[in-house]
Amino acid sequence: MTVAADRDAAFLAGIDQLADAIAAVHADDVDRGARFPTETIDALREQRALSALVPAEYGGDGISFEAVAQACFVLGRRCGASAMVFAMHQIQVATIVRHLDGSPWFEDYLRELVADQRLIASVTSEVGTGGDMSRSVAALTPIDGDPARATFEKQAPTVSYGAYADDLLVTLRASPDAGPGDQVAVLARQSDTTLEPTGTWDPLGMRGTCSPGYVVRAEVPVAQVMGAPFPSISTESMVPISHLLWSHIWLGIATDAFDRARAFVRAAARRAPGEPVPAAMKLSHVMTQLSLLRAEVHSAMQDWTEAEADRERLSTMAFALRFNNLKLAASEQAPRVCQQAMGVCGIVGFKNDTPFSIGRHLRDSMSASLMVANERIHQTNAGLLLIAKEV
Ligand SMILES: Cc1cc2nc3c(=O)[nH]c(=O)nc-3n(C[C@@H](O)[C@H](O)[C@H](O)COP(=O)(O)OP(=O)(O)OC[C@H]3O[C@@H](n4cnc5c(N)ncnc54)[C@H](O)[C@@H]3O)c2cc1C
Repeated sequence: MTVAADRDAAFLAGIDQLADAIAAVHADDVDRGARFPTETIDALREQRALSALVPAEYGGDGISFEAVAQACFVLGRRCGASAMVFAMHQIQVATIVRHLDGSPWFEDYLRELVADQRLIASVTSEVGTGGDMSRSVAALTPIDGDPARATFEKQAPTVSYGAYADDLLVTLRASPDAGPGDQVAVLARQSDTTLEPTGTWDPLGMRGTCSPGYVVRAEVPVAQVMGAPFPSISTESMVPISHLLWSHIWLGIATDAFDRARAFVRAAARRAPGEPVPAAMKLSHVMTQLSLLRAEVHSAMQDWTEAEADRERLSTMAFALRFNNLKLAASEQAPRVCQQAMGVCGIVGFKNDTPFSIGRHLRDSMSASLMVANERIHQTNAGLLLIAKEV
């Protein structure tokens, strides 16, 4: 094995261990209490997993993106909410790393992130634009008499683990005069930010992400504004990376639902040796659906790996369609698998307190089509399909 492959293998061995020993153990309590998965995130911090994607030159472990995606899958099998917190953080880190553009402030920030295992939340959605990341209402506003600092106030409808994050990556209009699509991404430290809650968090699924709405207010040094325009950051990194990591989680959730259904069928077969198990046929149907999901997620990862360094290629309409389709397909297929798995298990899958319970999986997976509404993505795709030369 190469040094890089060794590093990835050691990282994933650590993730496997903590997913089974910690995330799985607390998953039901996290879900029931809609509480932050503190134990899992602390364990990830101890393993330096929050800086996994930071390159070695800034003190990180330089773990590959494929290994981090695999970690999302592994965590997703044990606790969807923990996996989502991990993934959302990694999306922010990957975005910063890919768009450093020689910024001394962001280079130092990465070193700090490694040392302190800082957790970054995402503030892209906004009241007025919903899940349309390509437009902002709130603007970065210069402070009179202090050109080195700026302020903002953003009405954010959903900020996962906002109250637990060390920092927030926020999208804003570049200035009060800028149009809705003239956006920047700003890193705001929690210590420079106030979060005024605008609601509670008692949702159907992904309850442990703790994602209520806030009015987010901050005063930040302008050095904390990422240099690249947000539209490029979004196209070349944030959108495809989000779709890849989220879909790995959804695959993990669906895989565990399938595993539980399979355990149910095998237990039934053991109880009545030699007799047919009617649910076994249904299990075969679930496997077909799961394999479609797995194939889509894995082929998208292969497409990403081939193109990730080629920013021009990532900016094509064909690539936008490719990673939008991943999101659409995976977010529709994961709940389908979970629902079919529940059909295999019957009432013991429906109950919340059996080894075959699938309620949490089904509820968590139903968030997938809302994390940026699928209809929005279909509308974008519809426009692209009209004009793209190749798809
Ligand atoms: C578990 C979870 C965690 C989240 N965490 C975060 C987070 O940390 N940070 C963050 O910024 N956001 C987060 N989000 C929110 C973000 O993903 C949502 O996209 C955002 O809240 C907008 O949601 P919305 O459905 O209210 O609004 P909209 O996107 O406006 O959608 C509202 C409705 O209008 C429909 N609609 C909207 N536009 C169109 C269109 N063009 N064509 C057809 N129909 C359309 C939609 O299908 C939907 O039915 C999270 C969401 C979930 C589920």
